[in-house]
Amino acid sequence: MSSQTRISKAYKTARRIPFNDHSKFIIFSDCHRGDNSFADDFANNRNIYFHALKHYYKEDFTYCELGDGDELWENIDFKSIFEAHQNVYDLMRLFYNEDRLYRLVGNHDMVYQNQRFVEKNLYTYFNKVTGKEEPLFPGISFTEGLVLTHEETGQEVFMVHGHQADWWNYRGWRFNRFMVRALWRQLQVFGIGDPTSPAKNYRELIKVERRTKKWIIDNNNIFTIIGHTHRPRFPEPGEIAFFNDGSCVHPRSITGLEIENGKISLIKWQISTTEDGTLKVIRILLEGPQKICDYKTD
Ligand SMILES: [Mn+2]
Repeated sequence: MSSQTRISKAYKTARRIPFNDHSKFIIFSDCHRGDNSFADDFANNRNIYFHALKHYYKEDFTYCELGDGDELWENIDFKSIFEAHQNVYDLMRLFYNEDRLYRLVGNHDMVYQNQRFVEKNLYTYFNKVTGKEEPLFPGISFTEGLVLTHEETGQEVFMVHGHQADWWNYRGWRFNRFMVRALWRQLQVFGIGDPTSPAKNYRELIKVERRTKKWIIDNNNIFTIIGHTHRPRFPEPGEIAFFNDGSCVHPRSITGLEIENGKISLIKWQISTTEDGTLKVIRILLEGPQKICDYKTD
């Protein structure tokens, strides 16, 4: 199967939901939430991420997580991740209870394609206070794609993790997972990263972007959002409608895409220092807001 066929498959099997100009979505990906050990890239940004997500919860956004949310290459089970970042999962549960959470699979959490694994790990959690199994995300399922369809214009916004354009991370993910567990995780502490990851290898990143762009062009310039490469992208209207939300494991910040009032923006959350020495989490607008319908080509 070629990368083009794999992206098409993710599009055809995608979960489909309607949206309109009053809908609000926050799109993050590549959180790589880990066990809070030295290899947990998310741990540095956990406070920034938690504050940002709480903001979106209060403001009635729907959360779309485009894959690699949980780091299940470095960590064999979800339990240690849950315990390290329980405040995050408590918040995500609030989104889920209100039908405001959509999760896609990425290469690092491809095991979530297996509904039995999902049921075993995510439906419930053990509450140490009550001593009982309690609901976490009962009935949750992951898809490869998510398509928002505009109620009036019919325009589609297609979201996918992006490893579909990356053979080693789609077909070869088990081998890559093995290498991460056996080797790269240990070397990470010395600053040596997994060379097959497009997030750490520029040539791989360019290849993934080139293949994804080709698919978009061949599919009538459909508005497409991916993660995976960790490189944010925000094209101008008239260019190829190829967006990337970045990641939540940048050295000191997280990036994401907001959809609000029929417009899309690229935003960054980071910690800023103030005159009196207190630290503050702030939101910075990087690109947009740009009307989604301005990217419509037909
Ligand atoms: Mn990925």
